[in-house]
Amino acid sequence: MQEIFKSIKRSAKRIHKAINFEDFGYCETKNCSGEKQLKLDVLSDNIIEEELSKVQSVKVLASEEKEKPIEVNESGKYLIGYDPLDGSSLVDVNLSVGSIFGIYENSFNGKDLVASAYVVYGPRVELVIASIKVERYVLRDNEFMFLEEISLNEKGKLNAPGGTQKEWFSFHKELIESLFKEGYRLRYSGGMVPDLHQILIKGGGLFSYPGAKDRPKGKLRKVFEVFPFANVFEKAGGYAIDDNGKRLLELNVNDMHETTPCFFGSKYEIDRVKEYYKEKDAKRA
Ligand code: AHM
Ligand code: MG
Repeated sequence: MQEIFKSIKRSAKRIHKAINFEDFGYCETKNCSGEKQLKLDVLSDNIIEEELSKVQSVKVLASEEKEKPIEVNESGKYLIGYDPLDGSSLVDVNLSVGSIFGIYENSFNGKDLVASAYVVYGPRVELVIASIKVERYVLRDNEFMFLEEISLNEKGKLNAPGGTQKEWFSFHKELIESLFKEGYRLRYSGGMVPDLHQILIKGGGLFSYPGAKDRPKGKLRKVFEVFPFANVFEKAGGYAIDDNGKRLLELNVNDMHETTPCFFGSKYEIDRVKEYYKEKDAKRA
């Protein structure tokens, strides 16, 4: 596993350089979710594939930018699902973006995720590894230095509501409004990595990407985005559930690019989600 983290660190340094110096225009191609790809999406994907395939314990790599997983070492033990450059549409406006990694054994189902990590490319480059604990590192003099252990409080102050408001179901709108009425403050950049990182570092809050009328299954992908962050939140003492109140890490995967509604937060906010989502199917009808 340590070799995997080393290789993630090497990838992060290379991607950081690419974001700073390479062309950030679009390619002619689209990815398998039908989204336009930036040259940086493809470059970041290639960097991670090159670095992780050198690690003997890695058997399979699955990228958000590729339709199917690829086998890199027949005798390897781990399967890695990654989003090479999440939130890449924010690169042109110079907001923070990230890379997300889920390390799995046997399958890409939530219960088989054994560790996860993410990198934030912001004013600083930071790396968070969730293995036994959740550890935060910062890139200084080309090395990742340990900063602190991350743990969530029981209640936070931030509200990061994803999705198109016009398409929200009324119970979701009521949930979000109830938090604002309690004094929660809006913090949403449109980049999952910095938005969730902010909640983790500031001690708590709610990040939601709900199922809505236009997208009943939400937008965020289980394997590359949702499961890795669910592990980070749980290991930091928080919670990560779907719209049925089920732990995200108990969900299975039928399709590599499958999405799910998702809620990440501390105890207080996740209890509010459960309250407002009770009998949601009847409320939706
Ligand atoms: P991407 O993987 O194509 O970058 O999409 C994922 C991003 C997340 O970072 C973010 O939470 C979400 O899309 C934002 O979506 P929206 O623009 O609907 O708010
Ligand atoms: Mg993504």
